[in-house]
Amino acid sequence: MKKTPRYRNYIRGCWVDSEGGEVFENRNPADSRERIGLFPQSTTKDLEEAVQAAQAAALPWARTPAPKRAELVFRLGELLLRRKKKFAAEMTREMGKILKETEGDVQEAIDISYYTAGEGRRMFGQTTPSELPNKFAMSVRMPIGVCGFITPWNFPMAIPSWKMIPALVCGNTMILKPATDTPLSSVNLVQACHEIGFPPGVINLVCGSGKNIGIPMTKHPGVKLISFTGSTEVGREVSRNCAPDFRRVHLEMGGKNAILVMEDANLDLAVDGAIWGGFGTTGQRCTAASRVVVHKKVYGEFLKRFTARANALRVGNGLDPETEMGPLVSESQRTSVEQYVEIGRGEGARLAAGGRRITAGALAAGWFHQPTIFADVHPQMRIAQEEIFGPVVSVLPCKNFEEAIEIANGVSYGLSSAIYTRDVDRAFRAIRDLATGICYVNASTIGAEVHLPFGGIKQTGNGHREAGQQALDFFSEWKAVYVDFSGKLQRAQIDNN
Ligand code: UN1
Repeated sequence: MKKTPRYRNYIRGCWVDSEGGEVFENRNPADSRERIGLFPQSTTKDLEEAVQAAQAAALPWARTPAPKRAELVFRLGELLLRRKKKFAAEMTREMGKILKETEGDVQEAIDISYYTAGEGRRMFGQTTPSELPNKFAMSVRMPIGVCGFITPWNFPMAIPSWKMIPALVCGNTMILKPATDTPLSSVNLVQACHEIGFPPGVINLVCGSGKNIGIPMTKHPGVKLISFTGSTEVGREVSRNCAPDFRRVHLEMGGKNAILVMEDANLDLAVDGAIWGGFGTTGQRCTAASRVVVHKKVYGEFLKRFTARANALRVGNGLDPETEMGPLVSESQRTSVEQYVEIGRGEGARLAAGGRRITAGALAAGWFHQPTIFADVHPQMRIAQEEIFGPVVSVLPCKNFEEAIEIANGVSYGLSSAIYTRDVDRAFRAIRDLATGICYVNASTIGAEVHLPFGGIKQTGNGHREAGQQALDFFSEWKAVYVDFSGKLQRAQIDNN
């Protein structure tokens, strides 16, 4: 039998075992008999080591000119491009999503590297006139220090890179705590950084549980900033942990995103969007289209086409190029999906497609579940309110545009939304009225690009955004600078009349 590879933490520029020597295993969700690797089950001692390493590296890295920091990031993008196929295949094996999507995941890391590398020579501040003569005023960005990142399993390379890359270009050092279901992609990303030659201590990776590493990191006074992507429940705890000493925290949490299909929509296009948004990544995206709100005039026709397409989806191992939808990431994730299917049934929603785990043939050893559609869903049902994070879509009828907006906004989350219509006035009204951080017209709820701000409102986020220009604001502290060259005391607000 092939020996299971053993991976390590990355601290101070070296690959090291956990001080306790404990490990946890990672298995292939498409075939749980296959072990991907053994990873360190780290302890707070390992975390402490990583914090010290990141602290020691902070000043020299902050003093390294930003264009030089960014050059390393650019070269990282080039290396990721060369390794894209390999990293994507390993990601499919550890996470389950299909190869095209894991290639897209690596591509997001490449995109953010190239995009943010350019920022090394921008990172614009402002110069602005002073109210006093012979005085110069400007604002500059300063690094914050040691950053701690807690990342999810659904985008195992993209999401760590959204956090790491802008943080590094802004001059911060960092510790990454990846999800226990997908540590290999983080090891791959950090290995690429190692080969590029980031100075020791700038980047640190500590694998382990949320309880032993993630949560203690959010309480650690040496970690000046936390960026967390995960559930609203854990996000609340992270926020609380950062509150007592006012450490900066970014939270990216759940979603219950809706596609609105109006009576004038191109129905085939809308069905394409609902299939891609609902069942892409097996529905395991914060941006997933887990609700489709359809105008009553086209409701029957839409449902017919949507269910036919869902039933025809090829479910299987993501490594097979024919596969269109992979497994859930873990047994517990599949159990949670099954529970929601039961809840939907109990609430009186009509099961229009799927509804069961798949246990046939080669798929028996994986965490597969049928693409599932509930029809005639009422907006207040739990399946229409709660994030399921699986291949379950609720279809809700509506009588007009206003009601569609009301349904779309009637949830506690606010990440992404979409409208299918050919009426330009209505499209712009939707852009204005949909209460989400991301909004699409005639496209599905998924597919954000790295140079635009990513994040949501209400219980999805806490007011910050990832990626885009906005990431620079989160990962740097503003300093306002006044230079008085008048040679005398000039008092602002007093000597300016
Ligand atoms: C997520 O689901 O947490 O817009 C991130 C998208 C992807 C990122 C999703 N680019 O769907």
